[in-house]
Amino acid sequence: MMWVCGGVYVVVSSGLGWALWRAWRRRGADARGDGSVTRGMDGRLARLLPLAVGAIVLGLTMLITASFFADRALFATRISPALEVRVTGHQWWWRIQYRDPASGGWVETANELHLPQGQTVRLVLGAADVIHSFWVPNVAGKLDMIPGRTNVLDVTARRPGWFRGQCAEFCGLQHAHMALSVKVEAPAAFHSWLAAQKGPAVADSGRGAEVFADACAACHAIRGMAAGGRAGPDLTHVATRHTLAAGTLTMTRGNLQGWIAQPQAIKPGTAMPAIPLNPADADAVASYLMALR
Ligand code: HEC
Ligand SMILES: [Cu+2]
Repeated sequence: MMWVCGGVYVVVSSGLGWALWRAWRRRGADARGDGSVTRGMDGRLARLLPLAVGAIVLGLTMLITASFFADRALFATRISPALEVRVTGHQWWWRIQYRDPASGGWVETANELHLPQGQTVRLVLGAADVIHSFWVPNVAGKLDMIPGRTNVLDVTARRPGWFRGQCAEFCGLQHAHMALSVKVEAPAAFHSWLAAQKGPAVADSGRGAEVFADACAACHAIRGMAAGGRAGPDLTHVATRHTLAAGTLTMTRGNLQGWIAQPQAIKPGTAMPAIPLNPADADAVASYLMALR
């Protein structure tokens, strides 16, 4: 592609330069009253036109054919990924599920994607409600997440660090508050992180747990508790995350308590309702969540 297009570029630029030079020479000749100097070329050039059109059609056909086969070859030689991760877009947060290499089961978390540096990870992208788009410009290209379909994106993150992702397909009121934090770390660190995420919550069973079971468990799962809904993010290790509500707030005790008290003020339209809790219960449930590491 580069050599063909480079060659075409050189030919077209030289043709343009030559035409400008002829026009300049002709203007000089006309001024001297001697128009026959260059006009003789015009007929011969016109006869070359079908040849040029033919070359363009042939060239484009060859490039399209080559591109088609190169594409197929690329898909055929997909290397087998070290890890499979399902990422599902929701209005307006990300469900993230790791295929546990040991057991084959799924380890669920939300809004923060960890990747082992230098290893190929297969991201299986889907959407629960409307079209979203997975986009972490420093790690991979962009790919849409479409309800009822799965799109596959193989990524190999080369540089360690934190990177910001963002939903890149307008998906409703809080589309702008649908960010994704991505952490790329050494494989050993990644695997110990995954092992910790896999474990059940280290939760105490005080008043906070009771409030959670009453007011929150219909939508949120905390593995290790009796029951848990799936309408909202898995909170089993919520306090290990660095942000809240898909990058909207940084994870602090104050922000967590603010979010629980007034989710609709922070992210108007979010699927989490404001649940009236008395101050002691609000405090207890926040302490309970802050201990989920
Ligand atoms: C009707 C379902 C529903 C109920 C009930 C509910 N939530 Fe949520 N919650 C959600 C949804 C949906 C989100 C994601 C919102 C977003 O980011 O737009 C969420 C987000 C959160 C988050 C942020 C998680 C993250 O990974 O950033 C926390 C913390 C949270 N809820 C705590 C609670 C607590 C505590 C209660 C009970 C007092 C509760 N929720 C009740 C649906 C619910
Ligand atoms: Cu969006």
